[in-house]
Amino acid sequence: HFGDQFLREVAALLEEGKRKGDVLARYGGDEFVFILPLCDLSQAVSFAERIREKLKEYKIKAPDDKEVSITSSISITIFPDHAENSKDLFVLADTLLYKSKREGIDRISFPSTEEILAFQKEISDTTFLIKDAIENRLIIPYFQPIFDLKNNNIFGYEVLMRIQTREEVLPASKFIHLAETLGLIPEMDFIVIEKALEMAIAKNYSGKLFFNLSPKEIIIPDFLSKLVRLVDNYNFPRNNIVFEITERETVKNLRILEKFIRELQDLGFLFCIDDFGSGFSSYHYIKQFFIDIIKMEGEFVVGLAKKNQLDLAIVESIVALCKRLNIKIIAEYVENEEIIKKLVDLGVDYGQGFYLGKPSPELL
Ligand code: G
Ligand code: G
Ligand code: MN
Repeated sequence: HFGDQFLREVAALLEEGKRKGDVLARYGGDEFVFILPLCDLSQAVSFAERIREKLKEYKIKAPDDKEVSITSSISITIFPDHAENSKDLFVLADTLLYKSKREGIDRISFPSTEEILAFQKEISDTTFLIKDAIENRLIIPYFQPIFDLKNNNIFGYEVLMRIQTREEVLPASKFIHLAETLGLIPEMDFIVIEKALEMAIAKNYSGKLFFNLSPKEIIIPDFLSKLVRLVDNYNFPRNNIVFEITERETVKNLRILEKFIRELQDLGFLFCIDDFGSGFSSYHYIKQFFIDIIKMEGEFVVGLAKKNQLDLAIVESIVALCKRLNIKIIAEYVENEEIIKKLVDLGVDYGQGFYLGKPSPELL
């Protein structure tokens, strides 16, 4: 709702400044793309500054009547100075935006000459790497064990994507975001799922496998049917396959997510919310969907060892809620023995983390 109001105000801003611009698209519920024709960098920066100031003026009322203010992150890229084609221009803008979000609030970023060169190189190198990895099936699964804390048995494994280059094994964090932006993540996920299932069958593994899905791919219309066809090629029971979607970058279209989860579960798969508690819709998810399992955001878990009372209170409330609703809980970032003790005391079912087991290329 805020989005539409915001877009109207931006349109008014453009009108006021007599600058004709197009609101190209809502890139997600809270991401917007503006195209400003015939606009140089300094004009674009002053426009961005005005948008930022406009946003600072907004106050949204929370249910308790407190005023909540809004922050923004903005990135600017210019054609043809910063990229030769629209695709690269968008990837650069997206990557920059990601960077300014990491750097703090209310940042406006545009690339310096060195940055453009470095970015272009990094993006084109990583793009090449991803495409090459898809073509030559260099995408491989790593497995991180998830333990039943009551009896120390392995409950399942989370499958984590890696790219095997000649020199090293690249973690997902190095390429996932770009792969999503390029729309290549479904192909990559299919390769990882296929390889992991192959290994599971070969090893007679009969526990659970957790696969990550990206919010951006589940909105692709025939994604689910392709996924099912792929899985059905292997004789691995559907109810031992759990799909996780992170709450961190909330899926903007909750209705599509709801449909996706319901169809998944109707087909016999399980569904898990990843990084539970990190987003803003945790309770909404729990209320709206029949979630089988949640993975509790690692930050709260780490806080337990530091005796952080707030983290303790949050974990306690998540446990109480999930017990009541019969949702299983996996604690992430279990990094030492003390945390395990605490989790067992609190009644958390499962744990995953470096202390219990690091991601490894071997299953079992
Ligand atoms: O393993 P690493 O810490 O680099 O993972 C970073 C993030 O990348 C994870 O939090 C996870 O959400 C995402 N990720 C890891 N493996 C996969 C995968 O196979 N598919 C998708 N879509 N995301 C993954
Ligand atoms: O967002 P997601 O839960 O999919 O991220 C999983 C990633 O978290 C894994 O790729 C792994 O590298 C990382 N991870 C797993 N266990 C631990 C841990 O105990 N501590 C920290 N800091 N990271 C972990
Ligand atoms: Mn995960």
